[in-house]
Amino acid sequence: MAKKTTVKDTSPIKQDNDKTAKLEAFVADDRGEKLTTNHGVKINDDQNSLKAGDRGATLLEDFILREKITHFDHERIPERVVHARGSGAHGVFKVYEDMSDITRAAFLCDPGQETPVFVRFSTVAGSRGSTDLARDVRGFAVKFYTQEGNFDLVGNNMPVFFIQDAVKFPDLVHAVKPEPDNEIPQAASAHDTFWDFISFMPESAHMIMWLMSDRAIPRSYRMMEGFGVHTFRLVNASGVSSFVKFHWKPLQGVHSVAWDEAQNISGKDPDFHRRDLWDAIEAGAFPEWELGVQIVAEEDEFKFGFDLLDPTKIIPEELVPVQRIGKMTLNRNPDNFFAETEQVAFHVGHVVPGIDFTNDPLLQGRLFSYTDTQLIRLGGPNFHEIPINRPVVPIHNNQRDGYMRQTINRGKTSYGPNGIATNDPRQAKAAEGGFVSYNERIDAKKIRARSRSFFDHFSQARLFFNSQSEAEKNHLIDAFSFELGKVKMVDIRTRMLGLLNHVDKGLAAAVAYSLGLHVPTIPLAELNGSIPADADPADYTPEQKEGELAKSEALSMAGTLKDSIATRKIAILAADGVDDQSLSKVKDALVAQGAIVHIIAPKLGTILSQEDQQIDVDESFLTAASVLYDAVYLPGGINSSATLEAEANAVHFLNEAFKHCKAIAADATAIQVLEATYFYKKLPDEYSQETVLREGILVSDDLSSSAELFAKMIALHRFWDREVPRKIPA
Ligand code: HDD
Repeated sequence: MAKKTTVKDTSPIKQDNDKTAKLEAFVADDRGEKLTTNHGVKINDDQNSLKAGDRGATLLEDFILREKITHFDHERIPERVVHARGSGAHGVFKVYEDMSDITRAAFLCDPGQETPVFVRFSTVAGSRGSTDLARDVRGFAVKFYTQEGNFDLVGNNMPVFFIQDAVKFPDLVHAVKPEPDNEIPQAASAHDTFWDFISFMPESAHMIMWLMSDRAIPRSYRMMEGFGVHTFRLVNASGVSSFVKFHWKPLQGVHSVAWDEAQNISGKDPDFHRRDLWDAIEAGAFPEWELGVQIVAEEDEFKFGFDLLDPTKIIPEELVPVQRIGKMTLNRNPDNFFAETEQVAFHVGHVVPGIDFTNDPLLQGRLFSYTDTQLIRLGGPNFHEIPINRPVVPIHNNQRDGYMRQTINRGKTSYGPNGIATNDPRQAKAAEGGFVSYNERIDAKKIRARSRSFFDHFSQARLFFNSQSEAEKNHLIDAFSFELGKVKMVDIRTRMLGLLNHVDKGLAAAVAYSLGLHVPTIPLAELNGSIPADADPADYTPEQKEGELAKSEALSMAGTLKDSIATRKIAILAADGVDDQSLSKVKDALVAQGAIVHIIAPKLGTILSQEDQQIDVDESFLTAASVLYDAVYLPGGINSSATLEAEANAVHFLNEAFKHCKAIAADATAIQVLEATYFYKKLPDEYSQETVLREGILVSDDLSSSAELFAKMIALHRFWDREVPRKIPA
């Protein structure tokens, strides 16, 4: 255990909880200290190795050099086989009301209890250094440090999965990862092997609709939903079990960027999501989610048109509403990325009394995989002793030894039953908090097979498509066209069209048009490439079903919360001669609502307003880009406008902001800058509140009084209707 030293806070906000207080014991702070070896010897010269003469050979005796180089040589650990790139944060969770009627999990029964959490968000396919804005699923893993041990909710930002059985997981991951001969492409599913695999896996149909939707390119980790995906069980103190689906509902709304924007951000700031999460927490704008549950009584297991154990299905919220039962707030950044975010080890099998598993075959396989992967990733069986992984409650058992063991277990016994230590540590009765597995009755033959109740692959994929807004549907069509367009082998594209045709004929036809292909007719019986050698293919033929609903509001992002501009990034484009009033009044009004406002000018340093005021510049047109902002404002000032009109980067900034459907506001005296943009001719004729909130463009001769309206525009996030027709030069 590292020596405990006093840690002075460097960040403005450090929220403490039970877990972070325990982490303090492991924190080391070097400020004001002397340099030492790992064994505590003070070092006098860290600039020169020990040599025979000042030009001589280096001596093997130099234990300081050897120790430093050796440690450095061993600094890297294997990255996660999936979800390698991620960002973490500490926080707390509190349940709103006592849930003891459905679960005995203590942290869900006591509204007075604050449970520390550590959350890691991630992309799936890319390696540790890849871009945040890849089109991908996002991991959403939460470790609750409860008073009954750790509970890990290891979910994603999409509520379903590609495959139904864990035995196919290595195939899926091999297909999506860079191709093995040339390791191309990084962090992308737009390549032959991924779509080759998917085209033979009709069970993926629902998931690929989510993956091709804007959910796969979030604006921020803070603006994503989270889902436990599988059906789990909640069990109350009387042993009564209910099925449950877990949800995280962000109080910041669910927002995404445009695909062209995502690709640009990947170059301009590959750490966009990591930075966004970090900055928001440092600024005290703590992201919040409500924990939602959909509860299904045990006796209702078979009342749906799909199987609750099938991880490619949601329970539509119209059939079972999501009850919001508590709130999670992320309020503290980690002190050290490696020690916390990299070494945190999640496992779906980490449950506490009152939470249990179902027989979902994907979940069952995951129950094996997570501990297994930590053994190689973190180097041995004692990874639970790494500070970030320790529960806040003590550990007592007869497990011993292994690489890097930290605990010093006292006494002679490491077995049970024993008499020498009066049989300690003892088992706990259920009433004392002992975990008792749900006594599910199982009476079955041992068999490798898939239930016929798992073969409705298209009705929920179609439900998802039909529930999207017009703009979201267009984005889906564009995403399929892009991804399949990157596939080199034409027969893979064609097979995918045949598969999509079973989801929605219009979708398949639109994608086929982009690809310059015809939609083939592939009979249901020929769709599935995932059939055991001796099976009757009829047992593996997908079913074409209508589904229970035509539309589900919750599946679209169109109706999400749009009530705040807190933490939204606004660019103010300005140059010397800017009208001070028109700049500062709007800036102050936006900052007052929690927005982050940057002044962007032709060069760094300061600009001089027309009133001779010096104004600090945050970014230049070289260091900033419109894709890193949510909205743009052009203040007035004749000289400033003349400079910006002639500054190609400023005009490009505006063109891109328009292309990506962002809110744009301008002082009427800056109209000449807008005249230089390609969208000038598309500006509305008048700027009534209604037009402005529809078009997202505001030109006003008194923006200080219109700042409120501009804020409303920004809160609306995007004006996707501007995309019709969608081809815009920028
Ligand atoms: Fe997984 C990591 C989520 C299926 C095997 N998974 C991992 C992480 C998340 C998920 C969020 C990153 C955790 C972190 O931040 O450290 N995985 C899911 C979801 C799934 C899913 C929501 C389907 C519903 N996973 C899945 C299957 C298997 C795995 C079917 C294997 C049979 N997952 C792993 C893993 C990883 C992992 C290999 C890699 C790193 C790690 O566990 O710690 O064990």
